[in-house]
Amino acid sequence: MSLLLNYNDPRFIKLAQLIFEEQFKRDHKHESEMDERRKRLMYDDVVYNLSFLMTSVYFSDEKIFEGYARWFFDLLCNLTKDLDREKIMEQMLDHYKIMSEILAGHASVILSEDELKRAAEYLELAARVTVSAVTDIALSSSFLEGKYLEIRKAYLDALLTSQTRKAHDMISGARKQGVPLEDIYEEILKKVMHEIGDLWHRNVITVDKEHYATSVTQTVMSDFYDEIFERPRRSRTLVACAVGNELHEMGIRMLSDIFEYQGWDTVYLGAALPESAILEAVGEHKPDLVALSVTMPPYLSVCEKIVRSIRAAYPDVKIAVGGQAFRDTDELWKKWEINFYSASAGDLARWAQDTITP
Ligand code: B12
Repeated sequence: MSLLLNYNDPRFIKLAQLIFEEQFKRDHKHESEMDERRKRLMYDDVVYNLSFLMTSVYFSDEKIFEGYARWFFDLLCNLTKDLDREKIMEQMLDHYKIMSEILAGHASVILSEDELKRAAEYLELAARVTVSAVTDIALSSSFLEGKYLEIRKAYLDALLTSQTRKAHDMISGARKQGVPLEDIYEEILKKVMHEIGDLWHRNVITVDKEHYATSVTQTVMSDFYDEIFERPRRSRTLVACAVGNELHEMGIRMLSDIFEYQGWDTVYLGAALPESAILEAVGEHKPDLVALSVTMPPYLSVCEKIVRSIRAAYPDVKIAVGGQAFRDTDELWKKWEINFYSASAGDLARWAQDTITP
């Protein structure tokens, strides 16, 4: 049997040990974080990885190690649910790099020059497969349907791999290519954020990745502020907010931006606003339209009460409600004294454009 495939050969074992030890030298946390059992499992993984690589090299068949790299990445993701896919990817990339360096420095005793070259190539291939596995995930049908799928997917991929600059460039590039602002908001950013929520719900991403995606998307939206606030004015005022203890405010902020873009003066009050503050703001700004947003169903009753209070205090003001909380109701909004409900911000903007003329 070739030395490559004799996993009991002391030279093979030596290589595995060197790789294993190098992992600890590069990341001191391993020593304090791992008990003896975890260390043994990690050593077994190193032996396993090396044996797959050697088999691949022996047969000059890159597919063996390529398929293994993908399988191993998925296995780690399933076993370590508390770690984000991107973090697992980084660990695997470090591991492949260490393998490559140790082989280059110490494996000439068991590998020919050609075999060493192949081993280095296969390790690079494994790294590439691992990077693409981070973004290669099952996506919902609502994400996959509709215009701009390519941009949407590229933006999502940039968020999943923490490429902030790329995420910004993706969206500013789309705008420069002529994608309307409303489509950027509703077809790209909204759908990506809904998908991010789904991925969190399915435990594909951890909560820190969800928070990161939220903050990047908020700053991406801010990139449009110069453009939004430069538009001609229409002497119409909107007061907008999310009610109750609702912290989800990106949807109503998008709505506000779309109105501002259409020339309205918008007073965007953010999230978690108490009823008294909303009534005060309506009294102060005398808006033509009040838009109230609810994402979490438990705040629907708060919203209903606010609608009644605004109606009683300001009978002429137009009121619109929306947000995901209404989506799974039996058309609840029909029972309220409101002027408009829609699942999308753009629909309200079009209705307001036609109904509330200057
Ligand atoms: C980002 C996010 C957060 C952020 C919010 C930060 C922020 N500044 O907004 C933080 C981390 C705070 C958060 C917290 C929580 N979240 Co959260 N979150 C999300 C996420 C991923 C994106 C929300 C978002 O920005 N969407 C993008 C916007 C643009 O879309 P939109 O809100 O639908 O708005 C559009 C339309 O609905 C419409 N619209 C909205 N308002 C209005 C109003 C009017 C008048 C009109 C006409 C239209 C309209 O126009 C907008 C543009 O088209 C969603 C996933 C999802 N499906 O949205 C989960 C999600 C909403 N969260 C969820 C949960 C469970 C929570 C927490 C309970 C988690 C926890 N255990 O802590 C808390 C609750 C906090 C609270 N009290 O509100 C669940 C809700 C499940 C449910 N049905 O109840 C979701 C759906 C995730 C999931 N898939 O499970 N979250």
